Amino acid sequence: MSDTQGKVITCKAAVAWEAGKPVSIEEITVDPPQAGEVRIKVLYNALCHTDLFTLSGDDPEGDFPVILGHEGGGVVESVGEGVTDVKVGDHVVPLYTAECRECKFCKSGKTNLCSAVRATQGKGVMPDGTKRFKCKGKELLHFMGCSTFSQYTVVSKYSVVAITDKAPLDKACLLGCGLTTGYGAATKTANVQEGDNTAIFGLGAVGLAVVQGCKVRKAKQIIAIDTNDRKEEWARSMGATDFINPTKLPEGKTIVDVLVEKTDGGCDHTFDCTGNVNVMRQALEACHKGWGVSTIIGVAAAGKEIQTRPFQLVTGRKWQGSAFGGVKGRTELPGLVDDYLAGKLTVDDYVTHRTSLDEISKGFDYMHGGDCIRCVVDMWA
Ligand code: NAD
Ligand code: DAO
Ligand code: ZN
Repeated sequence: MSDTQGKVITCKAAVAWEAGKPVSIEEITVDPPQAGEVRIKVLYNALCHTDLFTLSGDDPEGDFPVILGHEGGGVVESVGEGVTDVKVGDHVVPLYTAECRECKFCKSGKTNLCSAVRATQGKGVMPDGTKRFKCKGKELLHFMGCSTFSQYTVVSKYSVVAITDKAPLDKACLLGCGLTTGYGAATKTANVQEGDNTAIFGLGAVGLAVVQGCKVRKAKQIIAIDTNDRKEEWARSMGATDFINPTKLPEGKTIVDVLVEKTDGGCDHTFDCTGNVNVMRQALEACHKGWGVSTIIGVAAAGKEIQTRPFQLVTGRKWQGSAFGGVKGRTELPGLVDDYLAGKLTVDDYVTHRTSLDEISKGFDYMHGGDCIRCVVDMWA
């Protein structure tokens, strides 16, 4: 039993007070976990663009003040009543896509989306409708059911999974979002098959993990596309067979023309990992007539809409989306950690930058720089 069990903990957190303003490091209080909840000592976070996106005010569900962060890893400090799957001392990864195993979605066998905590998670509160964080007399909202930019956080028992303590948490935390999302999108949602021709738009952590997924499935062509030439080496190191910078195409050609020519009629699978709705259209239209499938992974800014001519769909191209790579976190994430430890899934290379909680804003600057795949924040440095 930890000596903090049942007590309010005072610790440091990065608080986002309002959209468009940098986060500030504050002393906050974290209440004990209630029934069905888990309090986690957060050790590491990987910074993901989705946190920046919310901070900038582009997230349609974003509200303030809030503790952001959803790609983290830590150790269970205490658990509330009715928590059996994780125990004090377990190494855990919080899950922004919960898994209750009991709701209509979980039981459908058709999706990894779960409805158990969906409504309250979207409102930034715990499943009982209340919050666990306070700062300067104000309650702070939770974020994506995780709020890992705090040295301690409280999550629902459905939003956390225990992993082996053999996996270094400063790397395994990346499986809490970007890596699992991309790898799962290729291997589960799209279910890429041997010999497929594939194209991946956007080569951040998510796109590079799609590349890895296509490679593991023995895709024939893995065409990596990014406006940043520095991503070519990255993509090839993960298994890409080709790289195209769409701003440097032959005169009069579009990226769709180039991809259709390169793949003898279009791709079997394309993936949007940019969040740009114009790119999403290109990705669909670069699919092979009759069977090509385009998977949208990128999250577009509030109010954006996708467009294409319906004839693109009438003639057999399909549009689909993928959240957290179609992966059921509590059931399947430990297997991905095993793959990582067995050397089947590259994770370490994605950590290009490191910082501390006090200097988390530096991490956000690295992310804007174009050379940062993931910046890992040591929450206790
Ligand atoms: P990132 O910003 O690191 O990577 C995006 C890449 O896209 C960059 O390399 C950038 O140069 C490139 N890019 C930008 N515009 C482009 C264009 N017009 N054509 C080609 N490339 C272009 O982001 P990330 O962390 O890899 O995340 C990628 C996207 O996935 C984001 O939109 C993020 O919000 C989303 N996401 C979705 C899920 C999900 O579950 N669906 C999970 C995590 C992240
Ligand atoms: O169940 O209705 C629902 C929504 C589930 C949320 C899926 C989130 C996908 C994108 C998240 C951005 C990356 C962290
Ligand atoms: Zn469920």
